Amino acid sequence: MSKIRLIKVMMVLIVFTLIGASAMAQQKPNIVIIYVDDLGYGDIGVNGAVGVKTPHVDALAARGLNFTDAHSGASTCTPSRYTLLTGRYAFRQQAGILQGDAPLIIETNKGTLPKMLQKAGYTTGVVGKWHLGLGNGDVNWNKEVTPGPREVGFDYSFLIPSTGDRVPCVYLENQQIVGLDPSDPVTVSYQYELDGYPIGSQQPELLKQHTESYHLGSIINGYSRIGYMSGGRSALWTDEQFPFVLSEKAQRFMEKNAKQPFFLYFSLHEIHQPRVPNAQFVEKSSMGPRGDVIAQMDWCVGQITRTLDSLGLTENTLILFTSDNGPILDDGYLDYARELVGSHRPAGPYRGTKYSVYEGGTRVPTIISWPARVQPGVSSALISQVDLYASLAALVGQKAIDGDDSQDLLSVWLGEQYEGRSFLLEESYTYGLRHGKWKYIAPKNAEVPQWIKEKYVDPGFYPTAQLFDLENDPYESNNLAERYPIVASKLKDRLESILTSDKSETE
Ligand code: NG6
Ligand code: CA
Repeated sequence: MSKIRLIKVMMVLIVFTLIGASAMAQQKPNIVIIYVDDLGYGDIGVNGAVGVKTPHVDALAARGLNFTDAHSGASTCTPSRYTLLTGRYAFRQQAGILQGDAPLIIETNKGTLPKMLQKAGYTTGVVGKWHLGLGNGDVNWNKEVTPGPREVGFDYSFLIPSTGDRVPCVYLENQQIVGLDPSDPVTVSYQYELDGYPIGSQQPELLKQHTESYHLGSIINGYSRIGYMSGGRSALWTDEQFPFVLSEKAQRFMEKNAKQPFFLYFSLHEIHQPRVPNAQFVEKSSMGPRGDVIAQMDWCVGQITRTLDSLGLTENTLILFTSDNGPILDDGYLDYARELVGSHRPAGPYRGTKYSVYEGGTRVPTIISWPARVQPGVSSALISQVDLYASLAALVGQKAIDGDDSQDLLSVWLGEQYEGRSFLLEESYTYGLRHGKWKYIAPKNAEVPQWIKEKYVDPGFYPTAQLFDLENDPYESNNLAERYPIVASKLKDRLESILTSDKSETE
C-alpha cells in the first residue's frame, strides 16, 4: 500500500471511530427521576384512583412499564431519599426524619448515584424537596450552605431545603438562599421561639389551615410550620407557587443541558402537607385539597413531558416516576382529607400508610418510560429503589461505588425480564422482609409514639412477629406466624443477617 493510501485508510478509520464514539455518547439516555412526596399506590388513575384524574401520569404509564410491586426504601421521606441516592439501607446511617437544621446525612466521602452519573459524563441537577440535611450541624443560612447537593454529586441544585412544613421557608439555589437581603439575615431554631414572625400556638387566628400542636411554630404565608425562623422576608416562598417555580427550574435545567446527557432528580413538594393547591387546581378533584394537589402533581409531570417533547428528547429519555413513601390522610394540618376521601383508596388494595411497615408504607407507584428501549406493559417484579444506583451504573457502564445494598436489576427495570429481588427489606419503625409470597414483620416491643397515634395510622409493629402470605392475603390481615413457625424463623434469621452485616450479600 502506498503511503498516501495508508494515510487515507487511517483517516477513514479515525472518522468512523469518532462517529461511532459520538453515536454511543448520544445513545446514553437522559435520566429524569420524578419523585413525588407521600403519593400512595392507589393515588394515580392507572392504579385505580377515583375522585381525581391523573392524565399525564397515566399517559406515561401507557407508553411505559408500570410496576405493581416496587418499593421505596422506607415508609418515610429522609430514609427513602438516602437509600435512593446512595444504594445503601437507611439503617446503616440511622437516617430518620430530619428537622430543617439537621446536618447533611449523606457521607460526602462515599460514592452516590449522582456522582456515578457525573463520571459517566452526565450533568446532574436536583430541583425540589431535599430533606437530607445541609451543612455540618451549625448552619449559617446567610452564606453558601455546605456540604450539600454539590458535595453529593449534583452540579446544579434548587431546593426546598427540608420539607414544606418545616422552616426555613426559603429556596436555596446552588446552596444559597434566593433573594436574601443581607440586612435581614435568616436564623432558624427547632428549640427556641424566635422573634420576627407570628407563632401558630400564640396567634392561631392568623392561620389559613389549623394544625395539631407539632406544627404550631413560625407562621409563614399563613401556614404555621415545625420550627422557628426569623429574617429572610424578601426570600420567603409562597406555597401556592411551588408547582410553577419548581417546574420552571426543572424545565430550564433540561433546556440548558439538552445537548449532552443529563440527570434530573425532580423532587416535588406535592402531595406533602401543607396541601395548598394553587387556585388553578382547586376543586380539580372531589376530595378537597389532598385530591387537588394530586391533580397539581399531575400537571407538573405534564410540564416535564411537554418540555422533553418540545426539545425532541422524549425518545431517548428514561423517566422514572415514583414516590418516597406511602400515603397519609391526616399528617397534622386540618384539610379534611379523611372526611373527603370517599371511596378512593390512597394505598390501593394494600394495608398501611406512610409510617407503616405494611405494604402501603413502601409499595409505591412506579413507572418507567423510555420509548427507545422500554416496551409498554406491566411488571409485577419485586424491586426496590435501593437498586436504582447499581442498575443505572450498569446502564452507563460505571461501578456503583459504596452502593452496598444495591443490586443490578437493570433488565428488570427495563422490562426485559420479570424476576426481581429474592429478598426485599422494608424499613419502617420495625422491619419487613419480603421473600417469594411471604412477608415477615419483626416484632417490636414498644409504645407507638403519641404523634403517630394521633394520625389514626397503624405503624404495624407488635410485640409478636407477623407473617403474611401476600399471594392469598395481599391485605396482610391473617397473621400466619404461629402456623408456619419454620418459615417465620428462617425469615427472622435472614433479616437479622441483613441488619448485622456491613453490606448485602449478593444472592
Ligand atoms: C413528621 C411530622 C409530619 C411530617 C413528617 C415528614 C410531626 C408530628 N409530624 O415528624 O407532619 O412532616 O415528619 O414527612 O412532627 S416526610 O414525608 O418528609 O417523611
Ligand atoms: Ca414523604
